[in-house]
Amino acid sequence: MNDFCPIKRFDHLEFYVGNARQAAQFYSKFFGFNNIAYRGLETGSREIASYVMQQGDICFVFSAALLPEHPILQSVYKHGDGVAIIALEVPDAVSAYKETTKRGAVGAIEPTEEEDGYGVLRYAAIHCYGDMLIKFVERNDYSGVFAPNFIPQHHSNNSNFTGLHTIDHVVGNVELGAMDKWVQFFADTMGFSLLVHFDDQAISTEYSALMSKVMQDSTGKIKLPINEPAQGKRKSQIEEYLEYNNGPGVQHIACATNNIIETVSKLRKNDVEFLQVPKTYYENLEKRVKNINEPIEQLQELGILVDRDEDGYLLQIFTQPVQDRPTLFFEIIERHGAQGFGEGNFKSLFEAIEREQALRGNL
Ligand code: TYF
Ligand code: FE
Repeated sequence: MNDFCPIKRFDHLEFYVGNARQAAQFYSKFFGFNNIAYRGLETGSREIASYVMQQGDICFVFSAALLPEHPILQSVYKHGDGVAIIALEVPDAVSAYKETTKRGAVGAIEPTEEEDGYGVLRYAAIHCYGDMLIKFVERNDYSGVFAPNFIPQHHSNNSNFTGLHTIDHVVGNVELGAMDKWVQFFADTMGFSLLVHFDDQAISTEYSALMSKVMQDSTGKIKLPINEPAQGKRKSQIEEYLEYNNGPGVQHIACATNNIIETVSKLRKNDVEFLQVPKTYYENLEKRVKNINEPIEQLQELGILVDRDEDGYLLQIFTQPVQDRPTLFFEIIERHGAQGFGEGNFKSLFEAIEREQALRGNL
C-alpha cells in the first residue's frame, strides 16, 4: 500500500496543565522521568513554561501558561490537566501536513520552521477528536535536545527510574456515535488501518458498556484505540470521562516495560496508586492463561493482570486517574508475543473502574 503519511515513532505527548513545575516533579518522583529540557521566564519564554520529561524512548512535555487569557489556560479551564497534543515524528512534516489535509484533515498549525545553533526543526499540526491536535515533527535537520528555544537540563540518573521505555498505545474517548467517524478519519487522512474491534457485547459489565476500535499505522508502532460509550444499565465509564473532560480526549496512555514486576514494585514504592481487582481474579488464573513464565504470587501481590491470546501473553496494570477529575490514567504493559489489549481482563478491569465510579457518585 502507498504509505502517504509515514510515521517514525511517537515523538512526544504534550500535556496542558495548571502548574507545569509541579506536574514535572510528579512525573519525576512518581514515574521516574528525567527533565531534559526547559523553557520559561529564565529562557525568555514570557508566556509559557514547559518541562520536557524523558524515560527510555518516552517523552512527555508539561506546559503551563504564565499569563491569563492564554489558550493553555482555556484548555485547563475546560478539560483540567491532560494531554493536548499527540506529536508523531515523521520523515517529512510538510508532506505529512499536505497529504493529510488534502484528504480531509483540518489544519491547525501550518508547516513551520524553527532554528537554533543545532539546526532546523520542522513541524505542523492537524485537528483530531475534541480539542486534541496531532503534531508532525521532523528532526532530520535538527540535533538539539528537544526544540529551539528550550535549554537542556541535566537531571539524569533519577533514582526513581521505573523502567518504562516506550509508548505502547494512546487511547481516546469520543462521544456516543462518533467512534466510526474518527476511525474513518485515521483511515482516510493518515492511512491507518483497523487492528481490532471490541463491540459492546465483548465489553459490557452488569452496569456499563463501551465499544472500542484500535487504529494503527502501517508499521504497527503507532496504536490509537478509540472508545465510545455504549448503552448499559448505568453511566458508562466513558460517559463519566466525557462529562469531566468536557468532551473527547485522551483517556489512557499505555507505557511498556520489559520487567513489569520491577516496574510496578518501584511505582508502588513511589506511591503511584493502582486500580484494585478482587483476590478471586487470581483463583483460576493459571487455568485461564496456562503456562506463563511468571511468579503468579508476585503478580497477585502487585495486582498485575494477565491475558493470553494465540500469539502469546501480556501483563498489564492500570493506575487511578492522575488528577482530580476522573479523566486521564496510565496503563503499564509488558508484552510476551500477545498483540492484543487484555480482552480477557476487560470484565474484571471495568468492574474495578465501576467501583471507583461508585465511590465518586458517578454510577
Ligand atoms: O487499551 C485498551 O483497550 C485496554 C483496555 O476504558 C481498556 O487497556 C479499554 C477501555 C478502558 C480501559 C481499559
Ligand atoms: Fe490500553
